[in-house]
Amino acid sequence: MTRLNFKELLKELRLKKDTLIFCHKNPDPDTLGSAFALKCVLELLGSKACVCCADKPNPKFDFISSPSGLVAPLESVDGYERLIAIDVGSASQLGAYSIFADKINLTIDHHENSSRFSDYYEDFTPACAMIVYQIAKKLKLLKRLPRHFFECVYAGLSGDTGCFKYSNTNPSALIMASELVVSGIDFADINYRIFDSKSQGEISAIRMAYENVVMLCDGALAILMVTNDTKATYGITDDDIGDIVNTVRQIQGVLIAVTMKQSQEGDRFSISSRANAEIDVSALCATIGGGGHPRAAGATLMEGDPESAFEKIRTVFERGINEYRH
Ligand SMILES: [Mn+2]
Repeated sequence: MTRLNFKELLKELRLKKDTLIFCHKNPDPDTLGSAFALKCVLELLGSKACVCCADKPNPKFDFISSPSGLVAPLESVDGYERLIAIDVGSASQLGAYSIFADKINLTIDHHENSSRFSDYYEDFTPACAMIVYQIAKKLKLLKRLPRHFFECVYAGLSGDTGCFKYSNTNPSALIMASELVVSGIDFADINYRIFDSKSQGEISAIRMAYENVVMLCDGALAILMVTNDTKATYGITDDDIGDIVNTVRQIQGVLIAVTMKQSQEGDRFSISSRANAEIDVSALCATIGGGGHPRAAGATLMEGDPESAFEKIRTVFERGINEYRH
């Protein structure tokens, strides 16, 4: 795969093509916001564009995908002239759509330690949505783009910086945020929707997290295992636990928070991890085939038995704590 520079990226995007944009699985505001913002840009440039994702987004992110919405589940990608993946760090991050990975023409990403899946890649850019905003700015499209474009970029930027609270928040993120605020969007409403509004199920999930979290390494490592039995007991869905690692991360003294979510088929666990200190969890996740950002990373563990899955994950992250302490 040849790497593009920013100029070459702009040149490619200017070509009028019927385009399908891929988000990563378990979509978050950045992948959705980047994809729908890019759709606005491509449409203004005269291309047709639509967005797809292997997983159904949490309904609270509907304001990002509306009014056009995501395309219905895909059987084939025939008929599209250009396939773009955005905020997708590796082929496996396409989830069920990884079957189309070889057909993707262009990838735009910002994940460190990823499998360098990307044609256009920016290290240390807090959110992929920032890249899309820079594209629009460079092409001098900002004045002609709809309000929805600015809402999408803000959702991505705010989403990936934890509402400008995470350590990845840098001066460029804040400068861009101020430009987005000037554009007149209702940023308070966007932040409320992403961070502060919780469904009954999400509230039950928080209770489940506090009741089931396992504290290790004298409280420095917190692991929450969510099996299908746990979900049934608390009456919660996968949507309700999408963000639950952040609840575990709030416990004082925790250096690494980990969640392990069993798949509906029961054959694997999806692992999410967050670091509260200078511990590179993406490197730890890479040892089990995952990746992400230094302080926020994940992996998929193919393991049906919860107890042996727990032991494997415990070993990986205990090593991280021990190395940090020595
Ligand atoms: Mn992102």
